[in-house]
Amino acid sequence: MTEKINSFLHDVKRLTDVEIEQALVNSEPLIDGLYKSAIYSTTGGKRLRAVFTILVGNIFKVEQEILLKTAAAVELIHAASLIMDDLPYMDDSQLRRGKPSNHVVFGQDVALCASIALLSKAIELVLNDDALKQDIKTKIVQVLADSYGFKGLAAGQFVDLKLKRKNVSFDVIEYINDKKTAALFSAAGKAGAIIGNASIKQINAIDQYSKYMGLAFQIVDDILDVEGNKDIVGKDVAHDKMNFVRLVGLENARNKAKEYTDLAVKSLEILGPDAEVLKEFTSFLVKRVS
Ligand code: GRG
Repeated sequence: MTEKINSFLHDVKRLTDVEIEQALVNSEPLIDGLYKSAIYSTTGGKRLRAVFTILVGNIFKVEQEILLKTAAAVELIHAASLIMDDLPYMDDSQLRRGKPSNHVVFGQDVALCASIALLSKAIELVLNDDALKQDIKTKIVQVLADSYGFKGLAAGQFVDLKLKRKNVSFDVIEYINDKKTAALFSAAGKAGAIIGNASIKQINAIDQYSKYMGLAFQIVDDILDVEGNKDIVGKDVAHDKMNFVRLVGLENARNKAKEYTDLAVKSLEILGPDAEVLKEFTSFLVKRVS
C-alpha cells in the first residue's frame, strides 16, 4: 500500500508542478526577478497538501483534472508561507527544501513581495478555473482566504512568535499547531470536498480529520526537528525554539501523535469505505522522514 501511495504522490507532484509552472509564466520583463523568486520557492516540496485535495476530491468522485488548479493553489499558499516563515524576523532559517531560503538568495525585500504575489496567484488560479462553477469558486476562495489570515497561518504565526520562546502550555502549542499547520491541510481537504459537492456533515468530517492529522503531522515535524537529519529533512533542524517535543519529551510526543492519528481516522467514519484511502495517507504522513 505504501508503494501505491508513493506512486500516487509521485504522479500528483508531477501534475501539480506543471500547473504551478503554467501559473507562473511572466510576460513583464521588469518583474522578472519577482517571478524568479516566486518560482524558486514553488519548486521542490512533497506536495502533500495538493495530494490531500485530490484524495478528498476522489472520495467524492471528482476527476483529478478538475482538482488540479485548486490543489496547485493550496501549494502556492504553502510556498508563500514557507518564504515568510524563513525570514530573519520570523523563524530565521537559512535552509529550505534542501537549498538556501528565498531571502538568502533574493533578499528579504524581494522574498516578501514574492510571498504576497504567490498568495494572490493562488486566489487567481481558483477564480480563473473554467472547470469550476461560480458558487464553488466562491466557497473555495473563502476557505483559502481563511486558511492564511486571522483564522489560520497568520494567527498561528503571531502566537508562535509572541509566546513560543517562553514557557508555554500544551494548549498554546496546540493552538499554534492547529493554525500554522492543520489550517492549511483543512483548507486543502475542504476545497476537495466542496468541489465534490459534499454535504456540510461530510465537509465537517474532513475538517475534523484534517485538524487531527495536521496536529499529528506537526508533532512528527517537531520530532524531525529534534532528531532528524538536516540533509534528509532539507531545512534547518534543532532550533532552540520551544516545540511540542521540547515541551513534553520524545516519548510523550510520539504517544500524542498516535492519539491524534487515531482521532483523525475516527473522524472518517461517517464517510464510509471510500475514505479508507485517507487512513493510508495518515500512516504515510506519520512515518515520513522528511
Ligand atoms: C500569510 C502566508 C502567510 C503566512 C504568515 C509565516 C506564517 C504566517 C506562517 C508559517 C506557517 C508555516 C510555514 C508552518 C509550518 C508548516 C509545516 C509543517 C511545513 C512543512 O511542510 P512539508 O513537510 O513541506 O509538507 P514541503 O517542503 O514538503 O512542502
